[in-house]
Amino acid sequence: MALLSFERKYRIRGGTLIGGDLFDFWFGPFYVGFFGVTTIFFATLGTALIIWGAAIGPTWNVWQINIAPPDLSYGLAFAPLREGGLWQLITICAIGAFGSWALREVEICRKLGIGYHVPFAFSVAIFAYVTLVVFRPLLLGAWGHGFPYGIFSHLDWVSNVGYQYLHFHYNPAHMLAVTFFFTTTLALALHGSLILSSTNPQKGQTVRSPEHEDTFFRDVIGYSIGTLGIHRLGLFLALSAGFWSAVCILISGPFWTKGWPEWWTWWLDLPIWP
Ligand code: 07D
Ligand code: 07D
Ligand code: U10
Repeated sequence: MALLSFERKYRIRGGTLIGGDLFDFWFGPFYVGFFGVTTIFFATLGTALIIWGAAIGPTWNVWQINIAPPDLSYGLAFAPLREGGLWQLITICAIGAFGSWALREVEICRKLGIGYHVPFAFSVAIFAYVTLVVFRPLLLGAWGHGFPYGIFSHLDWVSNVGYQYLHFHYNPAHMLAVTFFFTTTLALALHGSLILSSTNPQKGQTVRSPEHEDTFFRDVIGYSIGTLGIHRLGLFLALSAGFWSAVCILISGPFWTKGWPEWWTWWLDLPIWP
């Protein structure tokens, strides 16, 4: 079925989580829905607050705009707008917008009768973000532990927090996360290249079958995970990368306050050394 006739057949009522038929319509190519409206609301408000923060700040240079969280002395209280209150409102808007986007994805999945894999996957990214700006600050007792909203300032935050723990590469959960990120790119490179090699033939040649794909890897490494399996593996690798990222920053501070290299002394402390 061509995409346009499929869309005409599929674009019918139903599948909404909330709001019934009220927002069950499309705007150009976009499905709206109740959560489309809340997305637009939070995203517009959040962007406006960022622009306001830029306007009261010292620069309009997009690379240098910085909206900082409150000073640590405010603890978990609300701060005045100019002293981190804007950051707090922007954080609420961001969580509102990301959460709405995920729920809008759920409604689209329900309409299509497909699984919830995409919104589930996006939820892991949201989980990593909420860990950085809500869970860890809550555990440390101050919103000031969240990262600042700015292109370069957030890089400074990552570097500073990294060096607070002396050598962040020694954080074992960071190691796992980095390894999963690297493995994800390896898997995508293998998969993308394998698919193109067999389904995008030279002129005059035919498209090759999944048996060719399976056989390539059986010949090279003795095993093929299969055409469905590689997608399961890819999803697992990518979600694990995000999950262990969240873990690595959550344990830094709330559960480990020394330098990360010191964590490895457990190895020297094992009773097996004479
Ligand atoms: C390609 C999909 C498109 C998305 C894009 C991002 C904005 C921000 C807002 C000026 C893969 C759109 C950007 C809407 C504009 C203001 C106020 C996704 C693709 C193109 N970072 N980070 C970037 C975010 C954190 C880190 C770039 C967001 C953590 C490092 C972009 C978040 C830590 C480096 C950006 C976030 C961290 C970057 C490219 C949220 C650990 C880089 C992102 C909401 C995770 C790289 C100058 C990209 C860079 C970079 C956005 C969080 C570390 C500006 C929205 C606190 C080390 N980050 N980041 O392509 O060039 O993502 O920075 O959590 O080197 Mg970051
Ligand atoms: C948080 C993004 C969520 C995004 C969402 C969507 C919009 C809409 C709209 C485009 C998690 C946003 C959408 C805004 C846009 C339109 C239209 C993703 C998030 C919800 N590190 N490190 C990580 C590496 C070092 C440090 C993670 C490598 C140093 C700290 C990852 C190296 C020190 C933290 C990672 C390296 C250090 C991290 C990031 C190498 C600094 C974190 C990925 C090769 C001196 C952060 C949860 C991530 C973390 C993190 C990789 C080096 C410090 C595993 C490869 C040694 C403090 N590092 N790092 O989390 O875990 O994505 O955050 O050297 O906080 Mg690290
Ligand atoms: C994959 C795949 C596969 C495919 C694929 C893909 C994975 C095998 C079959 C997909 C992959 C690609 C296309 C490759 C490229 C993708 C990337 C590199 C990933 C990164 C992507 C981007 C950078 C693009 C990002 C773009 C985005 C997020 C779109 C932005 C759009 C919007 C903000 C609009 C969203 C719409 C909403 C929320 C609802 C509709 C609303 C409107 C249009 C606005 C009007 C509003 C209303 C009508 C509602 C009224 C609102 C009210 C009352 C509130 C107002 C409030 C106020 C405060 C104003 O595996 O197969 O191929 O293709």
